Amino acid sequence: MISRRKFFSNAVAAAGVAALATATGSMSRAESGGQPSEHPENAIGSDQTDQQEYPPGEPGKDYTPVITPNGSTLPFKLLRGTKIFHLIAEEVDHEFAPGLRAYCWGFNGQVHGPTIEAVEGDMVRIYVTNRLPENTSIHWHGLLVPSGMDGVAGLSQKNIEPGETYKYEFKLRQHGTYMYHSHSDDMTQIALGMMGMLVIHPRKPNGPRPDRDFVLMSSEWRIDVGTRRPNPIEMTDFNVLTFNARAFPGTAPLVAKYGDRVRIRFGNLSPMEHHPIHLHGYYWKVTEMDGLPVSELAQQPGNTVLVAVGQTRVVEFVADNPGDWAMHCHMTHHTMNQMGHNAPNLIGVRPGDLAKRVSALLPGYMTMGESGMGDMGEMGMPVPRNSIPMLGAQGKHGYIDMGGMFTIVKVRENLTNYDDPGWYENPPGTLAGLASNEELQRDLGYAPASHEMQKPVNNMPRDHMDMNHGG
Ligand SMILES: [Cu+2]
Repeated sequence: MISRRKFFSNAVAAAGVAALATATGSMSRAESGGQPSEHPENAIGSDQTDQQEYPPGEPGKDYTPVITPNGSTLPFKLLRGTKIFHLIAEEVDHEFAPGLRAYCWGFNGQVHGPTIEAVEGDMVRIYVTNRLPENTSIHWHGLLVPSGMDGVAGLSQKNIEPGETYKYEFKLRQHGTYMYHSHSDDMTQIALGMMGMLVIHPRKPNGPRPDRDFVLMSSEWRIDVGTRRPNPIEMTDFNVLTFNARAFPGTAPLVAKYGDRVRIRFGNLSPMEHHPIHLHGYYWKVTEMDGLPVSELAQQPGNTVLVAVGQTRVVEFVADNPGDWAMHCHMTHHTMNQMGHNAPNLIGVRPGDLAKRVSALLPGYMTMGESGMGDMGEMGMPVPRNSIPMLGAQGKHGYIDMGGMFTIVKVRENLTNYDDPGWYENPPGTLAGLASNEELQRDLGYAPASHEMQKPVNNMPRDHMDMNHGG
C-alpha cells in the first residue's frame, strides 16, 4: 500500500491539485487549513482513511442496499465479526430474453453472479466452490488485497480445480463500485458469463444516500442461431448484448419516484467492446470512476458515459422528469440481437419472392431491410427455434425496435412502490402526434401530401438513391 500511496502523493504534488484532495471531503477543514496537506495521500482515492475498527456494516443502518435489476445480492452470514460469503461457480441454463436461452457459466444458479455488497472496513471471507468442468479462480477487480488474494491463477494462487473450494479473506479498505470475474482461462470463462458486481459502501458517505442505487453490468456474447451455448472463441462479432445478462425486452425497467436521488453503477466486462451508455430525459454527473470518488468540482456532467472494458462508472441524478426514458448503449449494433450482421443491404430493393425461394433451400432465411430494419421484430416472422433476430417489444405507442443493451428508466409521481408502473400517461399537450392540415398550412404555408411517401423506392430522388435496383 505504501508504494501506491506514495504514487498518489507524488502525483498530487506534481499536479499541484491539493484543492482536489480537499474537495473529496475525506480530509477535515482543520486538517487541510486551505493549505496543501502534509498528507495528501489521506484524501485521495477511496482507501479507508481513519484506520478505525468498525463493526460489520448493516444494511439499512449503514447503507441503503443496491438493486440489481434481473439479478440479486449475494447473502452473507456474520461469524465472529467476519462476513461469510459463498460463491459456487457452475453451469447455468440462462434466459437472455423470452425466446433465447443458453448454457452459460455463472455463480449460484445465476448469470452473471449475484452482486457482492459490503461496507468499508468489513472483514470478508469468500468461499469459492468450483462446480465447472475445468479449473477456475476469482479475481476481485479493483480491490486492494494482498497479492495472494488477487485471484490470478498461476500467478497469485493455484487454480481451483473442479470440486475444490478455496477461501479468500481480506479486509475491505476501500469503498466504491468494483467487479469480480474469473481469472483462469479468462477468454472462455468471461465469454460464458463468469462475472459479477462488487459494491463497497463508504463508512462516511460524502453526500446524501441515494434513494435508488442500481447496478448494471454490460456484457456481450456470440450465440449462433441453432446453438445453445455462447461461443467463447468469437473475437469481434458479438450478437447478444446485455445489461445484467439480459437483452431487451428481457431487461427489467429501473423504476424511480419523482424526486428520488438515483445512482446507477455501470460495470463493463464484455470480452472486447466498450459501451457508451446513454440516458434520455436527463443529464447526470459521473461521481465515481473505477471505484474512486470524483470530487464534486470535477464530476463530469453528461448524458452518455463511456464504460470501457474493465471499467466501472457511477452516475447520479435527481429523478425530476417523469416519463418512460430509454437508456441504452449508443452503438446501434449493440441494441440489436442475433439478426445476422452480414446480411446484404437491401434498403431500396424490391426482393420479390426471393425470400420464399431461398428459404426452400435455407430454413430460416429471410430477406431483410427492404425499407429499413425496423419491422424485423414486429413482423412476427417465424424465426429459428431459440433465437431472437432483432426482437424488440410492443410499447404504449407501437413497436419499440430495440433489443440488446437497452432498458427503460421509469420515473413517476405518486408511486406507492417500485413495481413496474406500466407505461407513462403523457399529460395533455406533451405527446408528439400527427400534424393537422390546418397546422401545416398555418406554419409551413403548405401541407406535404401524404401519398408522396407511399412508394419510397420509385419516388426516391436520385440524390438520395443512386442504386438502380428493383427494375
Ligand atoms: Cu455497446
